[in-house]
Amino acid sequence: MNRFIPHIIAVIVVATTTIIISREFRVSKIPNGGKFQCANCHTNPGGGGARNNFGQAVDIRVTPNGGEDFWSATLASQDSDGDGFTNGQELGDPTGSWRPGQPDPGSFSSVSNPGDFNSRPPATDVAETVMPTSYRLMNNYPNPFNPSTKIVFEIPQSENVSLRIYNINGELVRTIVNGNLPAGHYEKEWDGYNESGNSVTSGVYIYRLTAGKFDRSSRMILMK
Ligand SMILES: [Ca+2]
Repeated sequence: MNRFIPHIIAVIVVATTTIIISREFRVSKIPNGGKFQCANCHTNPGGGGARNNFGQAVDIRVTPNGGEDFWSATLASQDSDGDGFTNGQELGDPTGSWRPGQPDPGSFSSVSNPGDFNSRPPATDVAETVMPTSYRLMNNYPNPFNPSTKIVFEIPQSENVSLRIYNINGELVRTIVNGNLPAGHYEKEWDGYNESGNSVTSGVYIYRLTAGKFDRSSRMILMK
Protein backbone atom coordinates (compact mmCIF):
# COMPACT_ATOMS: atom_id res chain seq x y z
CA MET A 1 0.00 0.00 0.00
CA ASN A 2 2.84 2.38 0.90
CA ARG A 3 4.11 2.48 -2.66
CA PHE A 4 1.01 4.48 -3.66
CA ILE A 5 1.65 7.25 -1.17
CA PRO A 6 4.31 9.10 -3.27
CA HIS A 7 1.92 9.09 -6.22
CA ILE A 8 -0.91 10.49 -4.13
CA ILE A 9 1.35 13.21 -2.74
CA ALA A 10 2.53 14.08 -6.24
CA VAL A 11 -1.05 14.43 -7.47
CA ILE A 12 -1.95 16.67 -4.53
CA VAL A 13 1.12 18.88 -5.08
CA VAL A 14 0.44 19.25 -8.81
CA ALA A 15 -3.26 20.01 -8.24
CA THR A 16 -2.53 22.56 -5.52
CA THR A 17 0.15 24.26 -7.61
CA THR A 18 -2.20 24.45 -10.58
CA ILE A 19 -4.93 26.07 -8.49
CA ILE A 20 -2.54 28.62 -6.98
CA ILE A 21 -1.01 29.50 -10.36
CA SER A 22 -4.41 29.88 -12.01
CA ARG A 23 -5.64 32.10 -9.18
CA GLU A 24 -2.58 34.32 -9.20
CA PHE A 25 -2.73 34.53 -12.95
CA ARG A 26 -6.34 35.72 -12.97
CA VAL A 27 -5.92 38.16 -10.10
CA SER A 28 -2.88 39.68 -11.80
CA LYS A 29 -4.93 40.28 -14.93
CA ILE A 30 -7.63 42.30 -13.17
CA PRO A 31 -7.08 46.01 -12.46
CA ASN A 32 -6.65 46.47 -8.72
CA GLY A 33 -7.47 42.78 -8.44
CA GLY A 34 -5.30 42.38 -5.39
CA LYS A 35 -7.79 44.20 -3.22
CA PHE A 36 -10.40 41.47 -3.42
CA GLN A 37 -8.26 38.63 -4.71
CA CYS A 38 -10.35 35.62 -5.75
CA ALA A 39 -13.53 37.17 -4.34
CA ASN A 40 -13.64 39.31 -7.48
CA CYS A 41 -14.51 36.24 -9.52
CA HIS A 42 -16.02 33.73 -7.12
CA THR A 43 -19.23 33.71 -5.12
CA ASN A 44 -17.32 32.37 -2.12
CA PRO A 45 -15.60 35.42 -0.57
CA GLY A 46 -12.51 33.31 0.14
CA GLY A 47 -12.21 32.23 -3.48
CA GLY A 48 -12.87 28.91 -5.14
CA GLY A 49 -16.27 27.40 -5.78
CA ALA A 50 -18.81 28.80 -8.19
CA ARG A 51 -17.97 31.86 -10.25
CA ASN A 52 -20.07 34.99 -10.29
CA ASN A 53 -20.97 36.77 -13.54
CA PHE A 54 -17.71 38.66 -13.57
CA GLY A 55 -15.74 35.46 -12.96
CA GLN A 56 -17.51 33.71 -15.81
CA ALA A 57 -16.63 36.53 -18.17
CA VAL A 58 -13.04 36.44 -16.92
CA ASP A 59 -12.83 32.68 -17.36
CA ILE A 60 -13.96 32.84 -20.99
CA ARG A 61 -11.09 35.17 -21.76
CA VAL A 62 -8.36 33.23 -19.95
CA THR A 63 -6.57 30.82 -22.27
CA PRO A 64 -5.30 27.49 -20.93
CA ASN A 65 -1.67 28.48 -21.39
CA GLY A 66 -2.19 31.85 -19.71
CA GLY A 67 -0.65 33.83 -22.52
CA GLU A 68 -3.45 36.24 -23.25
CA ASP A 69 -4.66 39.42 -21.60
CA PHE A 70 -8.39 39.27 -21.04
CA TRP A 71 -9.07 42.69 -19.53
CA SER A 72 -10.72 44.68 -22.30
CA ALA A 73 -13.05 47.55 -23.04
CA THR A 74 -15.84 45.00 -23.50
CA LEU A 75 -15.40 43.46 -20.06
CA ALA A 76 -14.93 46.90 -18.52
CA SER A 77 -18.21 48.13 -20.03
CA GLN A 78 -20.29 45.26 -18.61
CA ASP A 79 -22.13 45.47 -15.29
CA SER A 80 -21.70 41.91 -14.03
CA ASP A 81 -23.47 42.31 -10.69
CA GLY A 82 -26.23 44.63 -11.91
CA ASP A 83 -25.61 47.43 -9.40
CA GLY A 84 -25.49 50.24 -11.95
CA PHE A 85 -21.69 50.48 -12.04
CA THR A 86 -19.70 48.90 -14.85
CA ASN A 87 -16.91 46.46 -14.04
CA GLY A 88 -14.47 49.14 -15.18
CA GLN A 89 -15.96 51.72 -12.82
CA GLU A 90 -15.76 49.26 -9.93
CA LEU A 91 -12.14 48.39 -10.63
CA GLY A 92 -10.93 51.92 -11.31
CA ASP A 93 -10.42 51.46 -15.06
CA PRO A 94 -13.65 52.56 -16.76
CA THR A 95 -12.28 52.29 -20.31
CA GLY A 96 -10.62 48.89 -19.88
CA SER A 97 -7.27 50.24 -21.03
CA TRP A 98 -5.18 48.94 -18.12
CA ARG A 99 -2.73 46.09 -18.86
CA PRO A 100 -0.84 43.75 -16.50
CA GLY A 101 2.43 45.25 -15.38
CA GLN A 102 1.13 48.82 -15.41
CA PRO A 103 0.50 50.67 -12.13
CA ASP A 104 -2.92 50.07 -10.62
CA PRO A 105 -5.43 52.45 -12.17
CA GLY A 106 -7.85 54.66 -10.29
CA SER A 107 -7.98 55.19 -6.56
CA PHE A 108 -7.36 52.10 -4.43
CA SER A 109 -9.89 53.24 -1.84
CA SER A 110 -12.63 53.35 -4.49
CA VAL A 111 -12.14 49.82 -5.79
CA SER A 112 -15.17 47.60 -5.29
CA ASN A 113 -16.10 44.04 -6.16
CA PRO A 114 -17.69 43.66 -9.63
CA GLY A 115 -19.18 40.35 -8.54
CA ASP A 116 -20.98 41.65 -5.47
CA PHE A 117 -24.13 43.75 -5.85
CA ASN A 118 -23.58 45.28 -2.41
CA SER A 119 -20.02 46.38 -3.14
CA ARG A 120 -20.11 49.72 -4.93
CA PRO A 121 -17.58 52.47 -5.56
CA PRO A 122 -18.25 55.79 -3.80
CA ALA A 123 -20.57 57.84 -6.01
CA THR A 124 -18.39 60.92 -5.72
CA ASP A 125 -15.34 59.08 -7.04
CA VAL A 126 -17.26 57.59 -9.96
CA ALA A 127 -18.74 60.98 -10.84
CA GLU A 128 -15.27 62.49 -10.90
CA THR A 129 -13.76 59.85 -13.15
CA VAL A 130 -16.61 58.82 -15.43
CA MET A 131 -19.08 61.12 -17.11
CA PRO A 132 -22.34 59.35 -17.97
CA THR A 133 -23.18 59.10 -21.66
CA SER A 134 -26.91 58.46 -21.27
CA TYR A 135 -29.88 59.00 -18.96
CA ARG A 136 -30.30 56.13 -16.53
CA LEU A 137 -32.56 55.41 -13.58
CA MET A 138 -31.27 52.41 -11.62
CA ASN A 139 -33.15 50.15 -9.22
CA ASN A 140 -33.31 51.61 -5.74
CA TYR A 141 -31.45 49.77 -2.99
CA PRO A 142 -32.13 48.21 -0.68
CA ASN A 143 -35.56 47.09 -1.85
CA PRO A 144 -37.73 46.23 0.01
CA PHE A 145 -36.44 48.72 2.52
CA ASN A 146 -36.87 50.04 6.07
CA PRO A 147 -36.48 52.80 6.97
CA SER A 148 -34.60 54.36 4.02
CA THR A 149 -33.50 53.55 0.48
CA LYS A 150 -31.21 55.03 -2.15
CA ILE A 151 -32.24 56.00 -5.67
CA VAL A 152 -29.44 56.12 -8.23
CA PHE A 153 -29.53 57.94 -11.54
CA GLU A 154 -27.24 59.43 -14.16
CA ILE A 155 -27.60 62.38 -16.49
CA PRO A 156 -25.16 63.06 -19.34
CA GLN A 157 -25.61 66.82 -19.39
CA SER A 158 -26.77 69.69 -17.20
CA GLU A 159 -30.53 69.40 -16.92
CA ASN A 160 -33.61 70.40 -14.98
CA VAL A 161 -34.21 67.32 -12.86
CA SER A 162 -37.06 66.21 -10.66
CA LEU A 163 -37.12 63.11 -8.51
CA ARG A 164 -40.39 62.56 -6.73
CA ILE A 165 -42.00 59.84 -4.65
CA TYR A 166 -45.67 58.94 -5.16
CA ASN A 167 -47.96 56.51 -3.38
CA ILE A 168 -49.80 53.78 -5.25
CA ASN A 169 -52.75 56.16 -5.82
CA GLY A 170 -50.49 58.56 -7.68
CA GLU A 171 -50.48 61.16 -4.89
CA LEU A 172 -47.24 63.06 -4.34
CA VAL A 173 -45.51 61.93 -1.15
CA ARG A 174 -42.16 63.69 -1.29
CA THR A 175 -39.99 65.72 -3.63
CA ILE A 176 -36.36 64.60 -3.40
CA VAL A 177 -34.88 66.73 -6.19
CA ASN A 178 -36.32 69.68 -8.07
CA GLY A 179 -33.83 71.89 -9.85
CA ASN A 180 -30.90 72.07 -12.20
CA LEU A 181 -28.14 69.49 -11.78
CA PRO A 182 -24.82 69.18 -13.61
CA ALA A 183 -24.03 66.02 -15.57
CA GLY A 184 -23.07 63.18 -13.27
CA HIS A 185 -23.90 60.12 -11.23
CA TYR A 186 -26.22 60.68 -8.28
CA GLU A 187 -27.36 58.70 -5.29
CA LYS A 188 -30.30 60.25 -3.45
CA GLU A 189 -31.73 58.88 -0.24
CA TRP A 190 -35.39 58.74 0.69
CA ASP A 191 -35.86 58.41 4.41
CA GLY A 192 -39.47 57.22 4.30
CA TYR A 193 -40.91 60.60 5.37
CA ASN A 194 -43.47 62.66 3.47
CA GLU A 195 -43.44 66.42 2.82
CA SER A 196 -45.15 67.03 6.18
CA GLY A 197 -42.35 65.30 8.05
CA ASN A 198 -44.38 62.21 8.93
CA SER A 199 -43.14 58.66 8.54
CA VAL A 200 -45.24 56.92 5.87
CA THR A 201 -46.81 53.49 6.18
CA SER A 202 -45.66 50.22 4.64
CA GLY A 203 -46.59 49.70 1.03
CA VAL A 204 -45.65 50.15 -2.61
CA TYR A 205 -44.27 53.53 -3.63
CA ILE A 206 -43.27 54.89 -7.00
CA TYR A 207 -40.21 57.01 -7.71
CA ARG A 208 -40.24 59.09 -10.86
CA LEU A 209 -37.27 60.77 -12.45
CA THR A 210 -37.65 63.45 -15.08
CA ALA A 211 -34.65 65.10 -16.71
CA GLY A 212 -35.36 67.08 -19.85
CA LYS A 213 -37.31 64.69 -22.08
CA PHE A 214 -36.28 61.67 -20.02
CA ASP A 215 -39.17 60.44 -17.87
CA ARG A 216 -39.03 57.12 -16.04
CA SER A 217 -40.72 55.56 -13.04
CA SER A 218 -40.14 52.47 -10.96
CA ARG A 219 -41.67 50.78 -7.94
CA MET A 220 -40.28 50.09 -4.51
CA ILE A 221 -41.61 48.55 -1.33
CA LEU A 222 -41.43 49.98 2.17
CA MET A 223 -41.77 47.09 4.61
CA LYS A 224 -41.90 47.96 8.30
CA1 LIG B 1 -21.32 46.43 -11.19
